Amino acid sequence: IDNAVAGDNKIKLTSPTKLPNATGFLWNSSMVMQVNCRGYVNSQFMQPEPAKYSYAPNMEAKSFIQPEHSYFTHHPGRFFYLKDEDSGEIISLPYEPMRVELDKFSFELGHSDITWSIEHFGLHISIKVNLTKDDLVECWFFSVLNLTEKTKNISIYPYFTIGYMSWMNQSASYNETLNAIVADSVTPYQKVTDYFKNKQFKDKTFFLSDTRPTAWHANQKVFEGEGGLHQPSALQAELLENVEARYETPVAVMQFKQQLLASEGKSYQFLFGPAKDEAEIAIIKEKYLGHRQRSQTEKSYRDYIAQSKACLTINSDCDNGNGTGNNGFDDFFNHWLPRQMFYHGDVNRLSTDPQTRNYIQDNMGMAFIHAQQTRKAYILAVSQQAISGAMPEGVLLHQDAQLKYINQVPHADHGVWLPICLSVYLNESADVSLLSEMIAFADSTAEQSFASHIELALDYLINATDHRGLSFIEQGDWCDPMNMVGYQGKGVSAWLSLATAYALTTWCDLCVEYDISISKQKYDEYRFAAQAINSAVNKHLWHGQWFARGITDDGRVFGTNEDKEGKIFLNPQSWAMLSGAANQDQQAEMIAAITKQLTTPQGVMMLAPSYTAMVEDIGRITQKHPGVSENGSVYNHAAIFYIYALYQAGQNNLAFDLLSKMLPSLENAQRTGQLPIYVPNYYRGAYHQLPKQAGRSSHLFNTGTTSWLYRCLVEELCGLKGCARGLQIMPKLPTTLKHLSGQRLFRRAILNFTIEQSSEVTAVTILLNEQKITGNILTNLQAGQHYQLQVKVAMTAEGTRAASH
Ligand code: CEZ
Repeated sequence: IDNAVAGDNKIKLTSPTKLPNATGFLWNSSMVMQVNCRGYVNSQFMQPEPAKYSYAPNMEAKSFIQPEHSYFTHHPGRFFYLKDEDSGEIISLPYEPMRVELDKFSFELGHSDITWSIEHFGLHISIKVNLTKDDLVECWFFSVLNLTEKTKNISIYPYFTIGYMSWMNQSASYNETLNAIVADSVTPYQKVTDYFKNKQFKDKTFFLSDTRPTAWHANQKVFEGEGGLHQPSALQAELLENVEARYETPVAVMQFKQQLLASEGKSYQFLFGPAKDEAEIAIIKEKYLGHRQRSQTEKSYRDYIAQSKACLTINSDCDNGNGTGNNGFDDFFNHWLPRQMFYHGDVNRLSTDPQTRNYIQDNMGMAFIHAQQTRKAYILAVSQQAISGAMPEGVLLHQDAQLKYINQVPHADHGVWLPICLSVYLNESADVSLLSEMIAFADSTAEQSFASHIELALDYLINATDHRGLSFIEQGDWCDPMNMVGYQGKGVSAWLSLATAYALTTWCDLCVEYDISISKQKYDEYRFAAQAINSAVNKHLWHGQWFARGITDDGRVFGTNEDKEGKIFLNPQSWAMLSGAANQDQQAEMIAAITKQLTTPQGVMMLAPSYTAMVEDIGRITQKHPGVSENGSVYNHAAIFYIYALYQAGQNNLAFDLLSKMLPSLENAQRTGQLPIYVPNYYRGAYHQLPKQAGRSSHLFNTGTTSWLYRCLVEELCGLKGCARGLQIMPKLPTTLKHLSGQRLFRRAILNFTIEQSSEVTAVTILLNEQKITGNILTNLQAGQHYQLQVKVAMTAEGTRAASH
């Protein structure tokens, strides 16, 4: 796309219409806002459950952040109408709701702020928003500069959506003392017990200004009048009429009448957010309004986001054929992906009961940033395990938190994630002391070691199998909406069986690698169980060229060539490669089938063909729109499992090709519709069924992909992977990437490295501070020390073809 550029650690979009759904996001420990290039904003805060302070115009159902969020005229937003008082012309900024074509437009996503830089009417306008480190407030800065030689008379009207707050009680007015529009509401409820809980709620929304407005408006309907948001009636008058809202939809509008001499500039500061009462608003005002406060806030928020710095910086000559180009590729891995990973690990997608599998995987990513946090999270997760070994559906992060929505549905996979993800924690930290931490259970105060908790989880999984030795799926596994395969208690999952085998093997491998004490009997039992599962899967689920997805309650094997839809699923193939169930020949056949049936320009789809009608022995997944989410999108979480598996199988070229396809870039932005600042949870699939929509991004930045993608970068592509003895060097460069350099932080040692493919070597050769190293493990690296690491690897043969589509 021509209208997007990267530079100064920013991604800029110079048109509001080319990627109308493009967004950036900002967050802190208690709130998150997704900001659209045209001025729409989707935000929520925690009290401690997700709540709103800027609502849609109708009653909203509360749910998780959804994919492909749709924007509409009255969608919550932060807009600025601007009137040229000399000509009477009106525009709105940054673009909505009036949609007037602007002389210059630039939407700029930085790591810790989002800005627009606009020119129109001979004015330069800059609009900027950032958050604070911990508080519930959006900090806005609006500045306008007269670019002409003439005096200009203008009116600026910030229009901040408050929206439909409550059917019980809502109102808004201007508060003189605070110099703020303050809206008031009562969160609707019916049970008397809720009264006592809700008493603490922040039911007010405030819009504070550092400048006294000439006039104001707080009544949405009256403000817009017959003109609508495109031509609000209230703007026709010289001055707003200071209208309040009394059980009417509130809005925050102020008017600032301003004369600007030639080259004169003027700026305004606004604060917007939820509060419990006026006293709280006054505190926020004290804390954040003012020049000094603003620069301090910007700095501390910048410092907070900067904590997302992870253990690797790369410098590649990477033109990976996807056209991500050098800068985009490095920039994404050096900044944007760690930022997204930190969001997942630090605030857990702003949920108080993250799904256990998400919590564990998201915290796997945190091991690359701040391993102490991973440790804490893993301890918390096992402290909520049942003494039976069953892991909970979700991890409760707050005293009053409850399992909600999807966490009230029984999924059978939660036990597999800890042993699998633990390896990254151990690789990064070598902290084996975690294994002997003594921890109680959700339903028992008897403490057992962390290692015993893992073994209880594994025992539980081994027992949750049928007469064939396959794992029961209950109402879902990793795939949430696969809820009717086994709801009668008999259906089994190929993926979960394989994941169980892989978890068992991983645990045994970790015990060996890190010298974790495990009884000989247990160890043998686990190795044996893993093999038994692998053979059971082979016996019952290998169907010609690939593994089926499962067997339903009624004994129907599905996910085979005999199905009309849902013939082939990605997950069982990837995990058969990981678990060792697939031999070389099978792997080759599976890869060929995947390449043929699942590959698209954005990566591999998670199943094909997508279902077009409900299948009652599979479930809700088949009711999702074809190509959307689990129903055959390029579901990146599933795609990254496959990529990870390909790396284990030494398929370096194919793995890299698919990894590149997954990355958002400026080049593929036109297709995906998003800017390259996060990896989305999916790109539309159903590539052969609905080619026109294929490739569109979900615009959803919540995804388990992040930690695995980063893991692939660190441990596989760069091959700078921790092990018990130190840092193991085993890069897996694709043929096209001849050279890579960068910096790896490892157990607090700092290694500046170069990796190159060389025809002079046949195996990895290593120079550390110019000394030749025997073998491929760097032992004795000292915390705080700097090292020069030079790695040569043999040329990667073209051999494995890149995936075609
Ligand atoms: O949520 C994710 C889950 O958070 O779907 C993944 C699963 O592994 C993650 O734990 C695959 O199923 O309920 C639904 O149908 C939703 O589609 C969720 O399954 C899905 C959404 O994409 C939310 O991010």
